Amino acid sequence: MRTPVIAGNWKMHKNVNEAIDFFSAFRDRGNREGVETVICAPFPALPALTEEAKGSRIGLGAQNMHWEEEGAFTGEVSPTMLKALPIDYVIIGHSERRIHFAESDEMVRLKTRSALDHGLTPIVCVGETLEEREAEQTREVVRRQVVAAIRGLSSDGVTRLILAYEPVWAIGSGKSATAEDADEVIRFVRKTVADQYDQQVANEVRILYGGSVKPANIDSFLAMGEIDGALVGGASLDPESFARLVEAAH
Ligand code: G2H
Repeated sequence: MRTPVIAGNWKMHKNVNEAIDFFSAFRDRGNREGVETVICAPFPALPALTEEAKGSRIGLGAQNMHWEEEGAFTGEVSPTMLKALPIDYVIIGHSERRIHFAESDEMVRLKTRSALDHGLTPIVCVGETLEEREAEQTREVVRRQVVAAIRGLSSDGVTRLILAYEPVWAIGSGKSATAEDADEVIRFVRKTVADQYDQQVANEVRILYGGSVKPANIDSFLAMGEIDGALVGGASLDPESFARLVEAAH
């Protein structure tokens, strides 16, 4: 019922030439029906990638954006600039932005709303830190982040966004959550959406797992009923391993 999503988050990796090389190697294997494949690349690579992706089903995304259309915000990129490329997805509220760039729940809310208003699909990240997990605050933290991100959206808006549960302690650490743990938290995320809207809306939202996903563990996550795909960092940088993740979801 929910189309699976495999989204690569390249983070601050690959210049434009490296991005084009990746795409040449990945394009044929990544271009599949039945799975929504997305590459979220650094801004300088996006214009060239939109050319490379023409005629394929592979979607492209940014890793951040400002919520305003224009203004005196040095260094920022707006939703209208992304749409003009054109780009269809944008990661919002990744923990690295929350931690290193002081993004608050309120900023995540503004960005999520703005992305939807501009026809972009936001991939909104939530997840607890190791300290929060050890203090048994996982549900409280995840609930707070989800409620803040979707507050004030229409039901239609909520069904168009993608959520990603990324426990901070599992990111780039090689330590993924167990599939069972991830499934349980994602079920709780879906219940949180149902509490704020209704079960039908919650049933339509795609919710991904992220944190050290790789070809060796993707099947265990995809086998879980609540997990609709993955947001992938390190393993999305290599065309062979990212293609294997897409094939696993197919
Ligand atoms: C989590 C993930 C992608 P990695 O940040 O968003 O990265 O797969 O390297 O843990």
